[in-house]
Amino acid sequence: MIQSAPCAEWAIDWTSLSGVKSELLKIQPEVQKAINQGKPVVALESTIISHGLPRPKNAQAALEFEQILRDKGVVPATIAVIDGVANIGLDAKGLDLIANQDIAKASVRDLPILAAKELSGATTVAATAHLAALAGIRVFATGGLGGVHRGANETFDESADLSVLANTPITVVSAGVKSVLDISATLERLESLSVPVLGFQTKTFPAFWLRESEFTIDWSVDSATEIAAVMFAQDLIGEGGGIVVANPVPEHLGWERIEHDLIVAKAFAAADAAGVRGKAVTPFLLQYIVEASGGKSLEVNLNLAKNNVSLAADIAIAWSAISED
Ligand code: PSU
Ligand code: MN
Repeated sequence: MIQSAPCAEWAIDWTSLSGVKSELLKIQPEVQKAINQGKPVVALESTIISHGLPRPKNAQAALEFEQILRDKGVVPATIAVIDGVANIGLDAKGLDLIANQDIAKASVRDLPILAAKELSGATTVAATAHLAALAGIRVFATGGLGGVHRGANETFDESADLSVLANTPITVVSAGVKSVLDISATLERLESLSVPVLGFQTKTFPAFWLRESEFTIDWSVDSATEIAAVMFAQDLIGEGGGIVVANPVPEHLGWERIEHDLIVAKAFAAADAAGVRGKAVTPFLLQYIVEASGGKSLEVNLNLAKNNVSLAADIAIAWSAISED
């Protein structure tokens, strides 16, 4: 029997099916303990490590993200599928694996396939959010959210990140969406899907490497405590979905707009020429942009991700305090 989710002890007992793993979701003891005690926990995704950042900086980033959380007294839970098992919290070996092995990019639909085939996969925002929520984690930090791709009216390329957030009770901190996406359409879809978007100390939606896109959002919040209050209210009167916190990269750490626009345009032309499609598009563009910018985009990417992890820590702390009362 599959237990109802979300539940901290959640696991599927497949023992009746011989040859299939008995445990498909493995929660690290430290993470499980923090969840049980209502202590702050932040989920971290693995696709950003496996497919979004180049080696060897990716391995270093994975460790740094976790350290930012630990320094604030928050338990990190980096999520990835290892040999078919969804791991909530990775040890040093697991972090090394997601950074240095060639593993699949896994969205939610890939999870059952990886499980049955006992393969490893790096989880996207969608898959990480889904697994984190199953484990009972409420806050998640990433770099940039997936969204609607440019030309989606023909290709239908819209990240599952959006639809998953419509149904998953988790707060995702991101620096908006990359300017390689159709930001306007992404914001429209988030509205249709009833996902609240909160600008952290801003009413302008950020564009990942840039502090500002050309689009405004309805609501800004001033503090982590205010975000926790929205989460609390969302649980009571919302649709049972998640929240997007849009956290602009700090002013002095952003990318210069003119150079950004030039290189992003070149990246599109290259993707087009190479005929890249589907889930390969995001990694292709990111890698191209890192190379064409001589590492500048990478530096900004790392900085914005760390900034998101830090805010996520504050939100998890505020959430832990609010949910104790
Ligand atoms: N933003 C980044 N680096 C990444 C991604 C986003 O800076 O690697 C990843 C995230 O895991 C996100 C995914 O969930 O790209 C979206 O991919 P797709 O468009 O194929 O759903
Ligand atoms: Mn896609």
